Amino acid sequence: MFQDRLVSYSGVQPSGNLTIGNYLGAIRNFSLYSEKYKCFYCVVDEHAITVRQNPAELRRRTYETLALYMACGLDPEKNTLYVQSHVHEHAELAWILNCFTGFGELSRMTQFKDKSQKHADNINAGLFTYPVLMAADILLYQTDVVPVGIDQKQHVELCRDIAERFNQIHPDTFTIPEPIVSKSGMKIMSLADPTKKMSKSDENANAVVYILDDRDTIIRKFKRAVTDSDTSVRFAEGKDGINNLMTIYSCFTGKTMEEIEREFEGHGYGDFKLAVGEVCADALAPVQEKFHALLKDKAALEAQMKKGAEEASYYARRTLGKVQKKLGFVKI
Ligand code: ATP
Ligand code: LTN
Repeated sequence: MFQDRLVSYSGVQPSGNLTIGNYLGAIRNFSLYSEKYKCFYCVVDEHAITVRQNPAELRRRTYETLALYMACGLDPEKNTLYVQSHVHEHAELAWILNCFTGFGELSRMTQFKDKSQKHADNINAGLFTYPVLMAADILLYQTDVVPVGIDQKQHVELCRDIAERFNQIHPDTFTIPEPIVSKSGMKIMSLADPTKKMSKSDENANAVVYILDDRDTIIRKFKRAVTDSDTSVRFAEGKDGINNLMTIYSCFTGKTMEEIEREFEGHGYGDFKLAVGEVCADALAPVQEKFHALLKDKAALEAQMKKGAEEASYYARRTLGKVQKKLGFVKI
């Protein structure tokens, strides 16, 4: 809580082109909090370097992620939008929290296990302590709620454990945050392998629908989506591909699974896939238009970054100062 408002905090890595998984599971929900909460949404470039990044691409994607936040409806006058590396308190608090985190706790994180398998040639310490930096992001702003996709819930729970441990030793330091996972867009699956999460770092571009894909590409990707040998559009166990397409359709139209089943009764998968592609393309068109307009004015984006960093620093400085004092660091 800051002043009299609850705080919402979340972040997205500029580590690839954003997908409809990022959009439906996270970014689209961020703006739901803008009226009621004090909101901080961060482009987490320091997290992105836990896997190797091409510097020019990282730079470009940092601008793009900020522009996408705004194109998805986050008004920079109502939300603090900023870049993680512009606020040095994140890295400083992360170091302190490292000293309050167990090796065993970090070893149990499923994202660490997945990513170290995927990047076996570069299992660096940053990949291991990634959730501690994420805890620092959240705790610096005395956050109450963290809207994320289900894959990040475990990290927010670890953040709560770290905060509770710290508070036990040094009472009244951190607010304990709550993860908020939106039910509908909780986990959008890959179009090529619907048992796997749709991920921006997937090597198969056909498995993933990007927010910036053009209409024809979106429709083609949905047409090719892997389904089963049944023919009726039904939400049922074992029908992962169709369940995923129905979830996506439901997220974009607001219709329930029963309504979708009724709408497509007597229609084959072909008709349904086309309909999913069309609602997705229709919903993304205004986002894309806004994004391209914003990206044309780099100076305005930089001014935005600066304003966001100044706002965020004010809050981050207060919390870090409080933590340092409690720990016994000498202030000069
Ligand atoms: P990477 O492939 O680089 O690991 P990612 O696609 O998982 O990235 P992140 O930047 O780690 O994306 O996630 C940003 C936000 O989007 C997080 O809150 C995450 O939970 C959410 N998210 C990512 N993928 C999905 C998905 N397929 N379904 C729902 N939410 C998702
Ligand atoms: N780890 C998250 C990104 C992230 C984040 C955060 C999310 C970094 N810091 C703080 C919520 C709150 C991810 O990979 N999606």
